[in-house]
Amino acid sequence: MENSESIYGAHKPVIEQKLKDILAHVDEIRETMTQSLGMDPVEHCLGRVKSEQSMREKCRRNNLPETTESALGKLYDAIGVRIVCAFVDDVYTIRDFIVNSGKYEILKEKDYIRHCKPNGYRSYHMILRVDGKYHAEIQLRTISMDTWAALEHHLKYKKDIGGRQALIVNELKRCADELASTDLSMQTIRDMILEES
Ligand code: 0O2
Repeated sequence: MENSESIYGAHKPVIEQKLKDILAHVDEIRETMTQSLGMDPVEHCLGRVKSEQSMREKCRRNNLPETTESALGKLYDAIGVRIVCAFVDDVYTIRDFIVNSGKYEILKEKDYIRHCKPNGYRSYHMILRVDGKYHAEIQLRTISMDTWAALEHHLKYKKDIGGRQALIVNELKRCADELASTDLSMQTIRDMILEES
């Protein structure tokens, strides 16, 4: 395939439409939950089709040829959706809505909230198969988890940290754990408020 041609080939408009369909579904879930909770559980929701450059880089990193087959059949995040919730429980409720909708085949789920990565990264990851041949990665997380992931991603590009590497890794993990503890406290406060109302 020539580099000037999209790695997604003729599927590009189709995956863009699939992304829109998933975002519309998330909106429906939000509306349903807003009615029962009395508040919108989603702080924000972002969707993207992975850029040409990122997809080609990911193929190279994974020793895959830069083809449509790799981009759509071997890698699963051509379509990506990040749903950022106010509270931890809402992450799991939205996950249940997605699973129980019957709209997707659930290929993989990874609960990095109950089992965080060693660096402190927390998020709930799902790989969905859409219409038999397309894939989407859904990341569900709280505002705190999203803040930490954004800052940690930012810091990854600072290469000249030399002898302080171990200290920085420890500090990042400590911050992640403190944020997780705050998330639990905020959830408890929300539960108390809901019980009262
Ligand atoms: P981009 O540019 O963000 O799209 P796998 O190990 O592949 O079976 P997993 O764990 O779900 O399954 O996948 P992976 O590759 O570890 O994580 C997928 C995405 O989660 C990453 O996308 C990041 O967006 C996010 N992520 C995972 N770990 C971390 C982390 O330690 N810090 C931060 N900030 N984000 C993380 P990509 O592919 O890196 O690229």
